[in-house]
Amino acid sequence: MSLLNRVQQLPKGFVWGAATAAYQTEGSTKVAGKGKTMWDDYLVAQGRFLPDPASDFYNRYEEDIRLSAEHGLNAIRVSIAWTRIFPNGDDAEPLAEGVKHYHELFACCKKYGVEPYVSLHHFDSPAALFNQGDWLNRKTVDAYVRYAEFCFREFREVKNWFTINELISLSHSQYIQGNFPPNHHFDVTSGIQSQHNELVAHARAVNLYKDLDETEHLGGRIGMVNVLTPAYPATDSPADQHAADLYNAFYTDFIMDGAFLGHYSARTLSLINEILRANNATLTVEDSDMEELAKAAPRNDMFGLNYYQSAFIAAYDGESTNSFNGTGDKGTSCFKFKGVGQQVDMPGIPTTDWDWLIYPQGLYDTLKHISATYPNLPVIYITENGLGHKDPEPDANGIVADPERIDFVDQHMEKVLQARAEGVDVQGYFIWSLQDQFSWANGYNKRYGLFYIDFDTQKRYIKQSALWYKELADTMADAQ
Ligand code: BGP
Repeated sequence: MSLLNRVQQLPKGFVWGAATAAYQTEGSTKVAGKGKTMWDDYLVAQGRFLPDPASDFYNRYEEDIRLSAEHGLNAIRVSIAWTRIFPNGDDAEPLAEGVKHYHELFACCKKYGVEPYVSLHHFDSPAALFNQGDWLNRKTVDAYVRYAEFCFREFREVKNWFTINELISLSHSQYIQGNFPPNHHFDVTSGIQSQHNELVAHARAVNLYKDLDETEHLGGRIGMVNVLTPAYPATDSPADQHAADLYNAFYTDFIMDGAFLGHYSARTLSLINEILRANNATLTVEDSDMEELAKAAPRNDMFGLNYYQSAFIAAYDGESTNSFNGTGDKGTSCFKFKGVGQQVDMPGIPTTDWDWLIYPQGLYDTLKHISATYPNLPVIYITENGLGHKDPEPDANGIVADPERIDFVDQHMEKVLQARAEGVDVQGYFIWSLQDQFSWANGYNKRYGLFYIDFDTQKRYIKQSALWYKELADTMADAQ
């Protein structure tokens, strides 16, 4: 059955959206007292440019939200830039202009009937806190909780909150892969400690929101967003199977256990300890951390699952080494993690130009796996899924041909529908991304948007995928 037919089975109220993030879209990095993020000096030092104006979403949000509504979207993921509210992360007073900006953004969403799903942190720690250790320093956790409390009380119009975006990507990119500041490679102590500290920050924000809700009736929902990259053994040898288990423990189970069991299971801890031993690494847990995690686990209202790719893992005995494909030159990435395993290509499984495996089955498998493993798991939203591609320029009619993206979403939505039909409670889908935007470690030639942006003129063009996305939305609406 075609996807168009199958989406008719989706219930009324299925969330049909697209995702953005403040630093990747807003531009205006220096206006209204905004503080620097961890990226600003880093990008300049690398000889790259600040993402300014990026997609100029700070000024053009109304146009993008109107386009969203016109193309059948009923929701949008946005993030608040912490540094527009507290420029140094923990200032005594918030910046009035930043606060006003986000009230206006949320009012605009309301005007067009596009529900905002709002992340408090999307890879953009304030530079002032980043320079003191970022999430490795508990000061960041405290400052984050204070910022979260301010936002919960101030932006009462927001009914869907996400604490932190992709806890694992942040740790991995900062301390293992080394393609995000501060560029550490295989610093396993920091890689695991930042995961744990981010989890504590998430749990404290959830507990705070739920406690406040009891007395101040905030009336919304809260959860976290994480990316899941399921690992499969490269062969059926016990060594490869064990390598895949180690990979899954480090890249998935540690955070999923912490968030949804409220503790690290004995199996996960044993695998993590094996990785730590192999890398002479340590993890420090403070007294109250596990209490906080245990209290928060059943209080999450939703889980935002980002999915892009899977990994095939073979056993590996050598030293850690990697190379990151940030250019879109196919076949230039490599990842070998001592004490875990190495990623290998799988004949027959296609990859993007950035070497990401296109494997929709992984989304189905991971949905089934988490819903079977975590009894506390709340409703799931696919909060990011999409294809990074070198799209062509608009044609004479101003339309951009991106059949590869349609194909990608079509294949992944099929798997979401299959999992739903088997009882997995997925209540929404957000394509990454709404409009073309700045890709953290890849710049502007890796496009993901439903809407194409000419970055010289900021003019928006419609992609074929946006028209197709609207057709799906209309089909859903007609069936309801
Ligand atoms: C996720 C992030 C997004 C986005 C996306 C695509 O990890 O949450 O912010 O960037 O991945 O990644 P990239 O831009 O590196 O291709």
